[in-house]
Amino acid sequence: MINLTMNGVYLITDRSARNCFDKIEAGLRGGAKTLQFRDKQASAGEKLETARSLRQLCQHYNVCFIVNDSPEIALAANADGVHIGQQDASIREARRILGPDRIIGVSTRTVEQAKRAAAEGADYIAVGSMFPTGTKADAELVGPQRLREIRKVVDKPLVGIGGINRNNVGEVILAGADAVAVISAVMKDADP
Ligand code: TZP
Ligand code: MG
Repeated sequence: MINLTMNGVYLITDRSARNCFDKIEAGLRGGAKTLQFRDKQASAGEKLETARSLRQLCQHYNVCFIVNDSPEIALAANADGVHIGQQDASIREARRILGPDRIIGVSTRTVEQAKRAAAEGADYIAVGSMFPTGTKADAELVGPQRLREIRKVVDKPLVGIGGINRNNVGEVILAGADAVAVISAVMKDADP
């Protein structure tokens, strides 16, 4: 059984950000509680190499380290867990690869998806997009109200995602989020 504390800022990497690694480190130094390595472009070999160095950085800052999309890379990099979308490996498959002790997070946009993810053993559930975002082209806007609906029926840590910044983060917390996932609010900020 995983004893997962999911709270605060959940930072997601963005290789297109200028000085990407510096921004990540500034985010960790600034108190992010979780870091997700997300890279839609690199080869598997490059991803593993980066994941291994981010693993070390997270260890240094005592930050939970999650790898996006690939349970295999998460395992090979000794990450704390994996984050999967509706189109990635199933929770069952991720669990088979990662075993009982690593974290599996799942992206959802509907109450049904969130209920299913919880029933299938997700350790936390991301809900988005909270607000319009320029970062993910196919993100569907569901708003904090969707997270509020999910909060009523799902008893797992919830992570709001999508377009969250310092001005609107309160709405996401009030809707019942345990943590907030951000890319541009940190990775594209001049002073993260
Ligand atoms: N999934 C749903 S919205 C999103 C992802 C990965 C992008 C979040 O990026 P930003 O810059 O915080 O809106
Ligand atoms: Mg994915």
